[in-house]
This record gives sequence, structure tokens and C-alpha cells, in this order.
Amino acid sequence: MHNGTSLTQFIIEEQRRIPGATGDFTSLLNDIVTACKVIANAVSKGGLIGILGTAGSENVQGETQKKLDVIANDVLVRSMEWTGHLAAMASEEMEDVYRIPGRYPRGKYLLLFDPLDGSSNIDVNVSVGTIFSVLRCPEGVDEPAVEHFLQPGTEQVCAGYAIYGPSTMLVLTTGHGVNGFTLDREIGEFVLTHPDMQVPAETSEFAINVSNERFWEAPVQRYVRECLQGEEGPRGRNFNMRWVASMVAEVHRILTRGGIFMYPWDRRDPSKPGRLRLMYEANPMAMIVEQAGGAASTGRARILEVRPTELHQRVPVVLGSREEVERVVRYHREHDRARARGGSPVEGAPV
Ligand code: AFP
Repeated sequence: MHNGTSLTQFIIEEQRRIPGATGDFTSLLNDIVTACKVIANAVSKGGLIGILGTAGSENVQGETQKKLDVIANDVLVRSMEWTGHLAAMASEEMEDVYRIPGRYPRGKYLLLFDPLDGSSNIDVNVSVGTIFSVLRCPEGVDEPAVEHFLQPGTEQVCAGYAIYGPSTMLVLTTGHGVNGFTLDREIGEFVLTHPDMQVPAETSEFAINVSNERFWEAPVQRYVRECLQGEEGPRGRNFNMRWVASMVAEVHRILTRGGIFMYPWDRRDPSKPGRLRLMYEANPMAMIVEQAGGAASTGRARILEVRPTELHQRVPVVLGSREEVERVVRYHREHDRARARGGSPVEGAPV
């Protein structure tokens, strides 16, 4: 028997603080949590039930789908479509908006998710996760379409992720701080283990895929070069580096012990404004990190204020400890000013 606060209890107590709350949102969250438990179960079985490897298909971004990508997407769709809380869903793994079938009641929320982030890690048994974001469906909209999802991240009602690591955790914000819950498998409940998570303001740890270094813009190259120079460089201290290739794992580490995570724009394919997706990766993670006292930027703009134009839009991401993110933003500003004074523009770079 655990002595802590269960996630169910936590959500209900939060609801009681909101005058006039109907319990609709509470039920929605509980349904998401249940879906994450089902995904956690499948992820933990891995090779035992033959679900490792590729599914033999590609998603809308042209990326090879893993069997577990498809399974996790299906679990979320099937767990959420009948509940009556959603008007529509959108996912990394589905090209179009998923409308709630006519046989089920429609609700007032829109759900976006990356069902299994970091799925390239599944076969090597490294942490993966589910990222989700909840928006309100605009009033009077019966048939939600892409345009109704295209709301800036500041409009998110709630954001969270589940991380399937050595333990399964769920980290959640409804705009009043960030709380982390650990799944107690014996009782099947998430229990509050990390109340009021805070990103330390300063850090000496950075996460970026350095193999892309030659394709980055100058401000990112400058930031990383200075970190690598350690005690002998302008930062005057040594830095450590991590790269899991699973954004959920990187953000979770940053929430736990600080750091900065970057997936900046790069020159490999100038038509792509970044690798990570705005609506179901960058926005929910930006809301969580900001709610925990950190910052999240494209390098040139606050992520949560980016006006989305496409469902599967990509965006450069710099997030984590506030002071480090502000430094990277300053390097971009200085670079852009120098460029405006006559330096040569970087072809294709986002402005
Ligand atoms: P997948 O979900 O397709 O595995 O992508 C993971 C991810 O979107 C993000 O979680 C990682 O930070 C990033 O891609 C890793 O990208 P690289 O393989 O280019 O390092």
C-alpha cells in the first residue's frame, strides 16, 4: 500500500479548486493516463510479444514507423475516441485530423500526441515516451479541421508526457506548476513522487546531436564551442554532454537536474525549419519547461508564441535552464544584428 497522493486523487483535488468545473477535463486526463499505462505495458514486454522492429510503413513525415509507434497510436485513438471528451485528435503518426466517429458523443477538447517519441531507441531498450497536448475546440465548431488545431502553445490547457524508462513516470502541467508521478505497477496507480518540479536556472550540461555540428548556424556553433572549451574558454567552467535521441528522456533529465537541450535548424535540408514537430513535441515540452521555471525558444522566438501554420510543422528547439537558453537567444540576436549590418545571410535559415 502506498502512502502518497495518487494521480487520480491529485487531478480530482485540482478540479475542486476550479469553481464550476464539470469534471470533464478530469475524466479526459484519467483516460489519457490509462492509455499511457497500456502503452507502458506493451513497451515493457518488448521482444517477448514480438513488437520490436519496423512496421513496414512510413508516417506523414516520411519516417519509418516502428511496430510500437503504430501500436501506441492505436492505443491512444481507441482509448480516447469513445469517451465523449474529445472533438478530434491529431498525431505524429496520422496525416490528417482524426474526427470522433459519429457513433460516439463529441466533447470540447482537442488532443494532440506523439504516441512514442524516440522510437528509434525501442530496439536498443533505451527510454521512450508519449507526449501530449490538450487544446480547447473553438466554440461552435462541430467538425474540427486542421485550422482549429492551429493554436499557439500559449492556448494549451494541459501538457504532459509519460516516460517509459527504468520506471514509468507521468509528468503533467495544467498551467499551475509541474508534477511528476511514478507508476506503482503492483497497484496500477501513478503516485506523486516529484511534486513541483523545478529546472535549476544554471547548468553545466548540454544536449545536442553534435554529429550535425557542421550544418548548424553560427550562434549554435558558438554556444557549443564555448561549452567545449571548458575552464580555458569564455565560460570559465567545464561542461558535460548527453544525447539520448529521445526528447522525452532529455527533457526529463533537464527537469530533474537542469541542462539545455537543442535541436536547432540546420542546413542538411534547408526546406525543413527544424527536426522536431511544433504541435505535439515542442509546444507541450515548452509549456512543461516554462511551468518548471525554465525557458523554451526557437533561438529567435518563444516557442509557445509561434503561430502554427501546419499540423505537422517543424520548429527549431532550444529549451531548459533559463540562463543558458537566454544566452543562446542572445547569440542569435547578436548574429542577426551583425548580419543585418552587412554580413552574408545563411541560406534557408529561419528568421
Ligand atoms: P523519433 O520519435 O522518430 O525516434 O524521433 C525522436 C526525436 O524526434 C526526438 O525525440 C529526438 O530528440 C530526436 O528526434 C533525435 O534526432 P536525431 O536522431 O537526429 O539525433
